[in-house]
Amino acid sequence: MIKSCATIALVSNIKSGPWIYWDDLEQSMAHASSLGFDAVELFTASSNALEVEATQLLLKKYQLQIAAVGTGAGKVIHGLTLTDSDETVRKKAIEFIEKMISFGAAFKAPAIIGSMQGNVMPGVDREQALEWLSKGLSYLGKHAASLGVQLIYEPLNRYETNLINTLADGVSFLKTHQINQVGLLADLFHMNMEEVDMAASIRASKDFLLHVHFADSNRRPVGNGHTHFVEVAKALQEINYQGYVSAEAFPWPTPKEAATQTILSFKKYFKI
Ligand code: LER
Ligand code: MN
Repeated sequence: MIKSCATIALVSNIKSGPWIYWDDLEQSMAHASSLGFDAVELFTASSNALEVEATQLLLKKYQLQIAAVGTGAGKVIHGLTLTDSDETVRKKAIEFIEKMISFGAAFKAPAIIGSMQGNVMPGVDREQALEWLSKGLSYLGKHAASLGVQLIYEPLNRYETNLINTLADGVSFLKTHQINQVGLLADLFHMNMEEVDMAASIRASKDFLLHVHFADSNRRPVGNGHTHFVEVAKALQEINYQGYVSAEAFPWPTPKEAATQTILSFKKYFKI
């Protein structure tokens, strides 16, 4: 069964971005729960931003799971990426993600590597950057597996990374570098820009697909843009996708309305 999820941003110095709920964990969980979401996806400043036991109690109280934890704060707050030309920065990026993986594992939740992948920086050879990314992902994938959780790598659109922009390139990268303990995230916003045929790309990457970011063409909640979700939903159902469809979309026009719109769209397209 495909499961619904809404994102919660809990990084106090980030004031805008594609997250549905903001700042207050319990209020966000209460609202998501009241709408019938299965899970929440967390974007925190660090691996120790939340107290694990208190968070577990909230999850129980509101009957929610944590679908995934984002690692992007490592870049946004600390400027860390897996492909920085400075070895010290790359090491710190790995340490940051490693701790985020352990944090997620306390909730059996996978971590997502999106913006922490970085870019081929000026003066760096592309092959070299891909090698750094490969080494980082391999190491972190093993760490995740040792804790019994998955690790999710996210191709991003060309304005956010020049490394890997499509699911097909993601699949081929993981295969070529034999990165066996990492899967892929299909972010429907990025895909709307980069893929020739979103549904075909989903079908072609079916063995790697672990998570979906659910947003419309303009990154508003699904139903507020022009992406053809009937085809996308059909493809996910055809490949028997069993993971989360997680709303990583702007809180437009408000967080509560964005959450409501998302759950309506989720029910409409997945007939759940
Ligand atoms: C960034 O655009 C994004 O989609 C995130 O999920 C990755 O950090
Ligand atoms: Mn995303």
